[in-house]
Amino acid sequence: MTTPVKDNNKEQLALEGRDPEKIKKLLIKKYPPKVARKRAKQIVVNKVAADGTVPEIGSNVRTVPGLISQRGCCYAGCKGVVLGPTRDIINITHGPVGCGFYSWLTRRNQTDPDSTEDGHNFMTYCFTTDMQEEEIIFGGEKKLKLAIQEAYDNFHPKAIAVFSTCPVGLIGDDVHSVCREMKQKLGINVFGFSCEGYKGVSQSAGHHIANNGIFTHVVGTDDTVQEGDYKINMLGEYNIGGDAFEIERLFDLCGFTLISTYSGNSSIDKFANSHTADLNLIMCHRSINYVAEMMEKKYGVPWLKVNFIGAEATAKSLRKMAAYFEEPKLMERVEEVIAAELPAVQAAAAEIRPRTEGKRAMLFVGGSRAHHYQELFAELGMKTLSAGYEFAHRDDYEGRRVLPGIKVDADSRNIEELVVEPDEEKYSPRKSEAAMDALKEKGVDFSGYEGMMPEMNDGALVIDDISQHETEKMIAMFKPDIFCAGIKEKYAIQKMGVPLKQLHSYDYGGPYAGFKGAVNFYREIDRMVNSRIWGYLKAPWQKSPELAARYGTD
Ligand code: CFM
Repeated sequence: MTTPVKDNNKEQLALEGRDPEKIKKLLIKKYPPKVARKRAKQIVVNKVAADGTVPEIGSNVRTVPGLISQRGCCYAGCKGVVLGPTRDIINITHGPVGCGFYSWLTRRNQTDPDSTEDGHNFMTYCFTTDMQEEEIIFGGEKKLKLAIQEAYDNFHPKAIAVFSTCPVGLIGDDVHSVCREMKQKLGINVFGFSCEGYKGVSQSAGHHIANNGIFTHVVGTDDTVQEGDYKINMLGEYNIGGDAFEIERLFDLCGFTLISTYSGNSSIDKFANSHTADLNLIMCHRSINYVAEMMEKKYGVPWLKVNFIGAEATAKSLRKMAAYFEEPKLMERVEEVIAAELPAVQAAAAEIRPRTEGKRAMLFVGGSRAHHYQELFAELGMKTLSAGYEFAHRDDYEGRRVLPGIKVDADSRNIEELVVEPDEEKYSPRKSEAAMDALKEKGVDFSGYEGMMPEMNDGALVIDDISQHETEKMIAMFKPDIFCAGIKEKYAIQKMGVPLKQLHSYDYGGPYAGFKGAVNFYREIDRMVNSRIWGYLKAPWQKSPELAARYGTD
């Protein structure tokens, strides 16, 4: 049910922009005391100290039952987010048909099948064991075997992955032994994931499980040394709306050799070979940091955090990559590319900015975009009033420095931490310690990132796992010019007369990464925040006050 938005509510208007602590209190006022105490830890008024530290925020904890959360499930994080964008793995959802069907093609992760020789692309299909009551009672392993066999007979893929949904965990099917058996029988890579939806507190658990599985079953199985200079992997870039295509275009122009992307526009063969790269770049830290850390330990590949959302951030990231390789000709090439690309972006920003300057945004998305997209809004002169992640951990908010202090609770302990040692044959540090230290001196910040809060204004409200109730209160109090979230929130919020930009699927748009993407985003936001349509919108309860009475007004 949607809480009616009151016009001219004096109490609420008086608070606008004044005392965030009071706003926080209003957000949790209606909750029972125990719930309010819990939410109070997850709603923080930002304050950046001189040394860059920020207040602690509660995150990666269970959602209170009854609160409408934006979160997804563990299966979504594993199958949908990390493995889903790989075109040539047949991904079988072991479970009832709905889990497979409703997670099929919803994320707009694009791919280019022509870029691999066999042209395999199974992403357009939906594979599931379609579990019925019979399997719930007598077990689903037999049906799973048949499904793997049928998929193999029809498509002859290089690999098949199996994803467990909630009932699989409840009835105790051993997907891993089925996969081992079928791997032997078929002679292709068949591997399973115990990513039952209920594991962990959000899709973040599924990311971790996917990282573990791909590292165990795929990475390092092909040692072929590829041709080309400056070999890199791009981690945590999923090609939503074609972002990876734009980033690949820039890498090509600069002369980097992309060994693999996890996992936008990707092929399983690239993962198998990715340990031969000389540098890992992390775009979305939250979903893929585990692979980067394990690859560094086992093979000696260092990692750098990059951000290709925002023109300035893109230029900065390309420079950082060039600095790592320490080749003057690469640095020059990168500068040439930036010099050729940036003027068009700046011209677009200069044209649009007078229309967007001073407008106010709120961003509540996932585990990295609520941070990254603040860059693009800043380039348009817009202000982020409030932001938060759905499922990020404290380090994504507060920076990596807090990692040692993060308490490991029972839910996190439930997800396996792989013990990784340097590989006896394949471990080779890409740079000496002295060379790494010298680069650090020059500002190349290996294995580090600051997180969202140090880059936000003091007084901004940072809200973890925002609930629908809190969302509605925030909109009623601030009436932001744009709200960024996903499809579940979109129409409820637009009914309140506030445009919602989907930052998960990009609605129908994109790419928004890189230089060309920045221009696309500027134009899209200009269109949305300056459309007069929102002023004409009246929700049913505004037209018929008796509805407001029925639902209550607060
Ligand atoms: Fe990383 Fe993502 Fe995100 Fe994410 Fe996601 Fe996504 Fe996201 Mo939706 S991997 S954390 S689990 S950047 S699907 S491409 S948009 S919530 S902010």
